[in-house]
This record gives sequence, structure tokens and C-alpha cells, in this order.
Amino acid sequence: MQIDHQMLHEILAHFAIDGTLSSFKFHNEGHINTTIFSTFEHEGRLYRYTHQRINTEAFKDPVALMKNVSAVTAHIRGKLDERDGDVDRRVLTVIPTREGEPIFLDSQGGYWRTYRFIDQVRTYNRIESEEIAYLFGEAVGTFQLQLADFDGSSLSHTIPRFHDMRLRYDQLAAAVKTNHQGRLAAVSGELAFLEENKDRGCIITDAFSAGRLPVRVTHNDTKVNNVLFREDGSEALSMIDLDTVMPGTILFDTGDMLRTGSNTAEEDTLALDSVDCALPFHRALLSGYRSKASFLTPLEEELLVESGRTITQIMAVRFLTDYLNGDVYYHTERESHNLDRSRTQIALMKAMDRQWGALTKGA
Ligand code: ADP
Ligand code: GN1
Ligand code: MG
Repeated sequence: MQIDHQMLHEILAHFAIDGTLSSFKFHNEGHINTTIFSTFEHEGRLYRYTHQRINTEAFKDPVALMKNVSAVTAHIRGKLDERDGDVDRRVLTVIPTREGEPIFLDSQGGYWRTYRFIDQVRTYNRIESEEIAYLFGEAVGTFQLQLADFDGSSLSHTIPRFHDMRLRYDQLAAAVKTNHQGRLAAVSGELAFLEENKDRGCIITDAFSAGRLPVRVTHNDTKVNNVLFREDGSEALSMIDLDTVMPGTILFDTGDMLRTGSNTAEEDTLALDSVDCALPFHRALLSGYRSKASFLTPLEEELLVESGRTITQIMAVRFLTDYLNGDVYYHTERESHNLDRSRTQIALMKAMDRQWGALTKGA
């Protein structure tokens, strides 16, 4: 759907924002929501906001989702110390509608939310140094710590069984069976690899289902571009993209941290030879994480390195499923985009396997 200035102006008029919309631009980094940055002018000053149309294919109940986000951001805000400064940059601020709701439903069925834009920050699609890897690890640990005393039973499951490997394999099997895009023939190598790895990939899902891992409030989408860093890279300020904050195991957060923080290439690279798991980054991620996550049980500890491989595998399965389904879930920019992403994940799993001894030694 095309969104023009007039339309956006009408939608944004429903939010409690002073002044007039002077400019906006689309930001195409995430795979799920439509994100727009705006500038409003009010009494001679400029104010920036982030607006998102929530993807209702992914999130079936956006109202419940925003209830989660409002509660989680309020809780985190309560944990921040004014003396550290930058409170408004260390947690997302929901700008409500003029009626005081955290979400607005437009006349075409689109669900919108607005956050204060966090200024002078940057994101990374790939880690560039051990220092940044350490800060990323700290950010994931800090986030979990901030929510350690949050009552998870009050949260809606915005995507049920989100990281359930068995469900993801069932969805892949269904896509293989339907093959309605006729893409199956091109992916036999990927399917064979994923089939061989199925049992191992289910270790964490099965341990969690069996109650052997504690239920904690977790982020569930800790990929590196969901962390806002100071522009100069000196600190990770906040974890954003809170749509999937739900009760779960912390291992899926550490997993996505290791997947996206240790890969020497971007998630959708075509140069599979450039995909590697950087041992120094992997170590720095885990040390940064452990410096904050003081609460791990022995089994959580034991599965930390495995979690990176597991989440990489889940993503390989999910991207391949979407490729076979005709790219209905993730935003894509080219025909093979989901296949390329899946291949990168498989290459990363293989890279981890080549170095498994080193990754686990002293980890
Ligand atoms: P998606 O679910 O599509 O990934 P995100 O919530 O992660 O959407 O937002 C996409 C990108 O927009 C982020 O990676 C980040 O670069 C930027 N972004 C989102 N919210 C803010 C904010 N409040 N301030 C600054 N940048 C933001
Ligand atoms: C999606 O929303 P975004 O782009 O941060 C996806 C994650 C995947 C990620 C892969 C709700 O994250 O689960 O890990 O793409 N989010 C959802 O890049 O499905
Ligand atoms: Mg995101």
C-alpha cells in the first residue's frame, strides 16, 4: 500500500503530537513492520518520531501486543536511574493517541503506533569489533535483568510457540508438501541438511517443554539491529522491537545474539564464502552478556553456545519455509531473498560446527 503525505498526516493527527508534520521517510531495515520516521515542527522547534504500521500477518492481536509493550516499557523505565542520564534514550517511549490509547486503527484496517524517535543512535547489521560485541552482549543481559521481576503471566503471547523448533519443522513440512510456488526442486540440499540436524535442533525446545529450563520474560528477537547504540559506538543504549517480549527461555535471546553478533557477513549475503563465526566476537558477546546475566542455572549455562546454533537453525528453517510459501511473511527485495537468507544461516551453522571445540572451550 502506498502511504502519501496526506494519508500520513491524517493518521498522525490522531496521536498526541503537537505541531505540524514537516517531513517523513520510510526506514526499510526491519523484516516485519512498516517503519516511518517523521519530523514535526512546533513553535519553531523540530521534534522527531517513529511510526510503525504493525504487521498483522505476523501479529494477530496488535491491541494485546501494544498492551504488552506499554507494560514492559513502563517497567523498564522504572528500573532506570535518572543519575545515568538519557532515560528517554534507554527505553522506548510510547506516544499515545489523543484518546490515550497506545495504538490507532485507521480506516483501512491498519494498526499504527508512535514512539519518540531516539536521536544520535546507530544500528549495526553486522558487528564490526569485539568492543561492540561486548556492548551488544551487555545490552541483552541488561534487558533480561530489567525484566527479571516482571510478572510474565500478564503478557499476551503475541506469536504463540514463536521459537518452538518442532512447530517450525512442521511448518516447513507443510510448505514442502504444498510447494505452491514450484520452488522445491531448488532446495533439496538445504532440506537434507536441515533434516539431518532436526533432532539436535530440538534440544532446547524439548528441554523447555519438559520444564527443565526456567520460564523468564525474554525479548525473543535480539538480533543486532534491534539494539540502538550511541552514534560513536561507545554504549548500547536500548533494546528495541519489543513486539515479541513474552515468557520464554533466555536461550533464544542468547541464541539470536550469537547468531547475529558472530556472523562475519550480513544475514542475506550472496557471498557464502564470507560467512564465518568470528571466535573473538563470540567470546566478547558471551562475556558482555555474562557480566549482566547473573541468574543463569547450570543447564542454561551449559546450553549457551548451543543456543547460537539452535537459533541459527530456526532461522534457516523459517526463511526456507517462507521461500517455499512464496515470501508471504518476511519483507523481501529480490526473488531469492529468503533462500539467500536461509543459505547464510546454514553456512553459519557449518562455520560454528567447524570451530565447535573452540567455541565451547572456556565459553
Ligand atoms: P521491525 O519489527 O520491522 O524490525 P523495528 O521496531 O525493529 O521494526 O524498527 C526497525 C528499525 O527502525 C530499527 O532497526 C531501528 O533502526 C529503527 N528504529 C525503530 N524505532 C526507533 C526509535 N524509537 N528511534 C530510532 N530508531 C528506531
Ligand atoms: C524478524 O522484526 P525483525 O526484522 O527485527 C523476525 C525475527 C527474525 C528476524 C530475522 C516477529 O525480525 O524472528 O529473527 O526477522 N521477527 C518476527 O532477521 O518474526
Ligand atoms: Mg527489528
